[in-house]
Amino acid sequence: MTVPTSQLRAAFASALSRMYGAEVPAYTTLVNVTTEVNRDTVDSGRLGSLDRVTAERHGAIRVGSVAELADAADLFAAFGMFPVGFYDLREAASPVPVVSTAFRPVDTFELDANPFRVFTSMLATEDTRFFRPELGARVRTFVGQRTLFDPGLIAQARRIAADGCPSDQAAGFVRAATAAFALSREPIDKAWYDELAAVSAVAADIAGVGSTHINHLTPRVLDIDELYARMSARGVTMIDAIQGPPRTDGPAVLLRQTSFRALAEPRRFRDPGGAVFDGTLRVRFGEVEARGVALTRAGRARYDTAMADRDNWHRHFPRTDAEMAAQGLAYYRGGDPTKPIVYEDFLPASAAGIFRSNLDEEATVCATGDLATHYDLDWMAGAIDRHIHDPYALYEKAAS
Ligand code: OOG
Ligand code: NI
Repeated sequence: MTVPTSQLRAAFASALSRMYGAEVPAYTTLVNVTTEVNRDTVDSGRLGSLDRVTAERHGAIRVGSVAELADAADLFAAFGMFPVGFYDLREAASPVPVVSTAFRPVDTFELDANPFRVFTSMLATEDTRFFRPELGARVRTFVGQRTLFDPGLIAQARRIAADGCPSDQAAGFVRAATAAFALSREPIDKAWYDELAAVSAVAADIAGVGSTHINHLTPRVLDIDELYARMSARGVTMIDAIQGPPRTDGPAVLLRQTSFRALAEPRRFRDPGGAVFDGTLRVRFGEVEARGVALTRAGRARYDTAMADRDNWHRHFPRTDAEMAAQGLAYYRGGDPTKPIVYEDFLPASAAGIFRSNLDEEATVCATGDLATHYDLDWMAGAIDRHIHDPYALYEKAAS
């Protein structure tokens, strides 16, 4: 007997949620408030059943090299999660030295069963605008010597992806996969961490330590403005704005997100003399999101124009699904405007905004450095030896 992939994925998402809740108590508050808002929101279920939405999470992880990214890809494939899209956050208004993809189910029935997705970022050590060559080389050496994912776990993941997961292995596999993302208690080399933090806080979080962790785990809410107000009323300081499109009286499009900074967490450090001492780091945060209809390429171009002219949103976007469908701006199942297809992906500007808003300092960018333009979708697909799905192709298929 093998366990259905969607069941394994749901077990993984909920195990991560339990672990993260124990590590970051504010997350539990966020999930509770989200659940209340979802219960109180009158919603027809047009963007997903209440069961799906209540269980829905996305995670974010960060890795240091293509080898680590390839391992993550193998691990996620066992849960039926495959790379979709390429995000270059180095190009954002507040640049972050990473390139990313999202691992998620790609088939409609798998998404309906459990849509768990993980936004996965890789440090761009070859971009000398952020890393002078000598530092980039030291980062690669450090990352090359650590083991983020136990080779036995990756071998098991490969077998499961190929042959399915025998029922008697499921619990152990989920437990081991979840543990790979726990916050480590190993002492952090303070001097090395600080050297990287001077370049970018994200660089230090990724390559200043010997392991990875779930950076955040994001529940989905049906009314994000209401959520924002209720969290603020509880005294949780949210970031200034909701990222993504404004609230409008038309159909919700794409993705709206907001976040709050998590508290400092206790971590152990080692000083240059070898002495271990207690300290804190503040790298994780709480994020919440609301999802709308997926836009076609034409809709996305319209969205980019509208975002630059937010006060006049409805000069760019119609107020009804019927008009959205008629103008070919968004995806609907079988072209039926009562059946919107939910946006399952991310937005680069919002992602960079979320990264940025939870850091004390911007990355230091050296204008004379080399862009390292070879980092693109084809490069990433080759480096991890996997097809990276084009999100538009997946929405087209779901719509047909
Ligand atoms: C990823 C930030 C992007 C989102 O929801 O857009 C992201 C990170 O902080 O590692 O998760
Ligand atoms: Ni996120």
